[in-house]
Amino acid sequence: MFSHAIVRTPGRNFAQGLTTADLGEPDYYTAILQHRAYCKALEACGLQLTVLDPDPDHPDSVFVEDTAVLAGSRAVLTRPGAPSRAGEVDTIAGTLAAFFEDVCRIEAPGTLDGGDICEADGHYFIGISARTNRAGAEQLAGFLKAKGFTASFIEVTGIPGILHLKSGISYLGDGHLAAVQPFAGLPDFQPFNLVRVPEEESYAANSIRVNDTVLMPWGYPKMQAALEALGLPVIALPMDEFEKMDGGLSCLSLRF
Ligand code: CIR
Repeated sequence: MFSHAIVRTPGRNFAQGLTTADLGEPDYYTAILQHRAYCKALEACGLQLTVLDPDPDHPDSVFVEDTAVLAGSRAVLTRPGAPSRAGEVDTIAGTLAAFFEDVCRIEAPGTLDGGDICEADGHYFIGISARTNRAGAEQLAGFLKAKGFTASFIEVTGIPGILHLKSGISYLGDGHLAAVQPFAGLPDFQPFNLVRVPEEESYAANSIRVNDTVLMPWGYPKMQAALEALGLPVIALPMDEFEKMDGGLSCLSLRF
C-alpha cells in the first residue's frame, strides 16, 4: 500500500522539454488542469501529496519519477541519461531525505532514469535504454540486492516509440502485467497474467496501480475494458499534454 506521493507542478516552460512525439506543442494551462486532475486522483486513492514548486531551470522536471527509485526504506537518486535533466536530482534530493532514512546515488559512468524501472512484488525489471546504461543498471541492482530485492535487465534500446521500459509495460499488481507487443513475448514476463496492450492503444501501457485502483490515460477503451474485466477499479485521466512531451502517468509521481 502507498501512503504518499511526490509530484511537481509543471513550469511555464514545460513545452521546452525534450520530446520525440510529433503531437504538437503542449498547452501550459491545459497541462496544469490535467496535472491537478492527476493529483486529485492520487488523493482519491488515499495518498498524501507533497507538491513541489515548478523548477524553471528544468522544463522536464514535472516528470519526477525519473529522478529516483524507491525501495523500502532506501531511495536511490538517479543520474538521468539526458544532460538537460541532470540537475533535477539535486532539486528533489532534500525532499526524499525527509522521507527516507537511507539515500544513495547512481554515480558516473552510470546513467539511469526512473522510468526504466518497473517493480513487481519486490523484483525490479531494469530497462537498458537510450537513458539507462548497463553501468547504471548494475549499480541499481547492487543497491537493491543489499536491501533484499532482486533485479533483472530488459533490453529496451531500439524499440520504436519506447523511451523507457515503462513506456511499454506496467505492473498492475495481483500478478497482472500490461505489455505492448514487443515485450509481451519475452520469457521474463511469462510468469505474469499478461494484459496485451493493442498497438493502437500503446500509450495506455503506462498505467499505474495505486492501492486498489488503476490509473490509466483517458481514451483507450480496449485497455480500460481489459482492466475492468479483471475486476480492477479504473480511473481514466486526460494525459494528452504530457503525452506530447513523451510523458505518461507513472512519470508524474514518486509513490511510496
Ligand atoms: C524526457 O524526454 O525525459 C521527458 N520529456 C519525458 C520523460 C518521461 N518520463 C518517464 O516516462 N518516466
